[in-house]
Amino acid sequence: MPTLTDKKPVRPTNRALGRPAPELIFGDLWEYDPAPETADPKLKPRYELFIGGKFVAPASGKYFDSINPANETKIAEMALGSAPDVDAAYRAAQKAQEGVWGKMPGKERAKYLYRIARLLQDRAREFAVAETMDNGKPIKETRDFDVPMAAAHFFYHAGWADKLDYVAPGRRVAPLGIVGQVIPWNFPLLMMAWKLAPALAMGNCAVIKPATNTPLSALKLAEIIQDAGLPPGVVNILTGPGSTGGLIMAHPLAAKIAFTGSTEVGKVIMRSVAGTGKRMTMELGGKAANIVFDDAPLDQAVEGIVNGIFFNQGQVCCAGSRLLVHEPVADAVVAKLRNRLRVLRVGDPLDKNTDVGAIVSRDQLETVRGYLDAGVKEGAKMWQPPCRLPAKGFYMPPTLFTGVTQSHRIAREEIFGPVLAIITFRTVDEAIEKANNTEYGLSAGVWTDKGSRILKMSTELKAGVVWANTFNKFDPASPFGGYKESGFGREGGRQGLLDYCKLV
Ligand code: TAP
Repeated sequence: MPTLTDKKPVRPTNRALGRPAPELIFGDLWEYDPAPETADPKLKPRYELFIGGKFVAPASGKYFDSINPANETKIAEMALGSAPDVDAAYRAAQKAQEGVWGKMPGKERAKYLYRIARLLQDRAREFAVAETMDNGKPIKETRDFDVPMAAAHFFYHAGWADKLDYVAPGRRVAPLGIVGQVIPWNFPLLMMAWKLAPALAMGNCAVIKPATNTPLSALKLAEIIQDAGLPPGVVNILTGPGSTGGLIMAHPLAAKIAFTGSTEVGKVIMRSVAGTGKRMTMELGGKAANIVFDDAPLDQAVEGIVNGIFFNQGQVCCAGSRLLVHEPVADAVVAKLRNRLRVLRVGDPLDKNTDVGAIVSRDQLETVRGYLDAGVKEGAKMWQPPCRLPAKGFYMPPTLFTGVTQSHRIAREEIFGPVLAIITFRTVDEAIEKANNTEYGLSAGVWTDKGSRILKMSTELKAGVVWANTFNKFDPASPFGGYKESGFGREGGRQGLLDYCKLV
């Protein structure tokens, strides 16, 4: 199949860039191999707030440092947004919402979303390097997952923008207005895409804040938004601490708020928003069970277990952090896992052979270490492969715990690190009972040869996503979200769009 690079399209010149703009071609979108672009992350020493289509200095005049967790060096200075900036962002969004975006036909809005997606693809290598530097995740993940998936979300939602009559057949859909959004540090660019693409496709404007640990790709996305010619004020990006996020959630001009982050902060926000009439969606924590039956293809399952918990150093809300393994194969699975972990490469995230990169921050590393101590203290048995960690940076070897009971903290609490708690079971019912014995309900995995067992498990597991004989598979068309303390609302697919519109 030819790739877009083979087609050599004639592209118009984008004045802002002084170089060819991305063409708006449909097809091959997911597979598009970006032009061999320089891997220079093109960093600026200082990044301002993005309000009303412009980069502006923060009212406070204050900045904070963004640190590379792989080597503890400063990447850049980031503006510290405060109340006057939040208000300015909402005013800019209001002007855009009432003046242009809310009235624009869907097919016109779609063009901007396509343009953002294509510009992101054009700068994919640069974004992958920048994201890896800011977050510490391996370059092979940012290159092959984060950046292409972010582009895919803009493409997917661009496709919906002129077909909104099909979002809720028989009803007319209308934008909600301005949405206030706050995202975490584990998938910084991808979460920007998850939040912005559906909001914009439905005709809403946005005020959004990335996490303090990882603001870089959000501001680089602001450059793309500017280059795409999006009307000023449609997207406003504010960097700053949690309190800035609180101001975004509390602002009276927000018609809806969307939050991804910890259950703890989610609850604070829910309390603050209760009674205001704002729409709300919450994507919160998780403690997924990855369940391996004795009839599963064990080598394949071991790869799925490794991917489930060590992808992004386990800093994944849907990580398979509890391995439930059928007793007859438990010893074999643990032995295979140990062998597999011995060959995982831990180290410099910019090395394309690295499997496990750096933990996002010193604080997070300390949190994860605290869980290792708790696991050992409560009587579980810890195992780590021998590995030499870099002298500087925040690193943690992949870690297994056996002899884990359901009451152990490492089996109950979200660790958000490369730590797997292994628990055994004897019967299907016991597996279901143990998997559901958690306050969370975001995801689960089932490994078995039997289709009937997959159906039973996926019906009875209380989780928003159940993967069968695979793990951590995502698609913009597939809704994602949780039950119980994992939150409510869905992102992706038609269901995700329903959370960004009103039915009239
Ligand atoms: P949080 O500490 O909850 O932070 C998330 C975001 O909220 C950050 O931008 C943070 O800003 C901001 N924030 C902090 N306090 C706030 C407040 N009072 N009001 C408004 N915003 C506030 O989570 P995290 O440590 O960044 O991320 C890890 C957590 O996110 C995990 O529990 C994980 O499961 C969850 N997560 C869930 C999902 C889904 S889809 N369910 C996806 C990714 C992550 P600062 O960075 O400045 O503190």
